[in-house]
Amino acid sequence: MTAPTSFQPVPGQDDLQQVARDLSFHPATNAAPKVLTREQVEHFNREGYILPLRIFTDAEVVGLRTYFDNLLAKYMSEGKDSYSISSAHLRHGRVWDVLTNPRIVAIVSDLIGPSAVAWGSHFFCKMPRDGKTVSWHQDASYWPLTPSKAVTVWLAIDDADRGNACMRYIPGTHVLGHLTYKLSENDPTNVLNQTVPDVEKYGAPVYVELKAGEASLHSDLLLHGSEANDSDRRRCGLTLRYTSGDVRAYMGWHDKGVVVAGDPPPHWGNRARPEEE
Ligand SMILES: O=C(O)CCC(=O)C(=O)O
Repeated sequence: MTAPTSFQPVPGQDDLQQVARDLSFHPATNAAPKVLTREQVEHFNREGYILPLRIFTDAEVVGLRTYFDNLLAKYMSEGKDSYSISSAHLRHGRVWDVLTNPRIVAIVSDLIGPSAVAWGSHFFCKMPRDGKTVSWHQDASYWPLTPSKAVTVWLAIDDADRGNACMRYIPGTHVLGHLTYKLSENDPTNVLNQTVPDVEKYGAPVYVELKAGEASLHSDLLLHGSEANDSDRRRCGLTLRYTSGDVRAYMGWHDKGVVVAGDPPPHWGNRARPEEE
């Protein structure tokens, strides 16, 4: 299960500082969205997210969950954990299919415009009582991309609710620019390694409760995270990342790209569907 990669999977702080990034919010300017309503586009611009969006039917998501169950079992049998299936579209045709799904691409294109590149796919699978949190962060802070125009579609593979540690957003924080964070490199309970402190001052969180097959969508600058899953139910979501074709990628990240709308930008790769399911 190896994917051809030339990119740096998790850029270090020093490397990121070498990239002059524009980390300011770029609102969607689409006055005639095709799939979203104008209210949803305005909500995204004002609050930094949209939810819920029904993507797959119950029957479709059962098929996807069975696929994921088998994939996870395979990774775990190799000693990997339930958060390790990342950049999965470069390796797994079935994930590439979800990333390039026309229903999702149409939604995303309403926000980021007619030129769209899909570049990320990562399962955030909280096993029952695994004790792992995702501390408050801004996605753009981790990524060597500029300007910050990326959106994430968080697709629920399992039902996600307050009981099994669904994601939380802090509305409106996407317009605050790049927020100061603390590094927590050696914290085994945190899935990621940046934590924005004292988030209460930015307002109350919204709980991203979704039924399996539904998705939420958030800006790469919106503060979000999730608590530990103290329940007996698994909580798996597939994060799908997209950006506008004019965005530049550094540290080889252009190599993860799949062009999903518009002419292929010369500075992005355009990965074909992998053969392995
Ligand atoms: O699934 C989670 O709990 C966190 C996901 C996340 O941080 C993201 O979508 O960027």
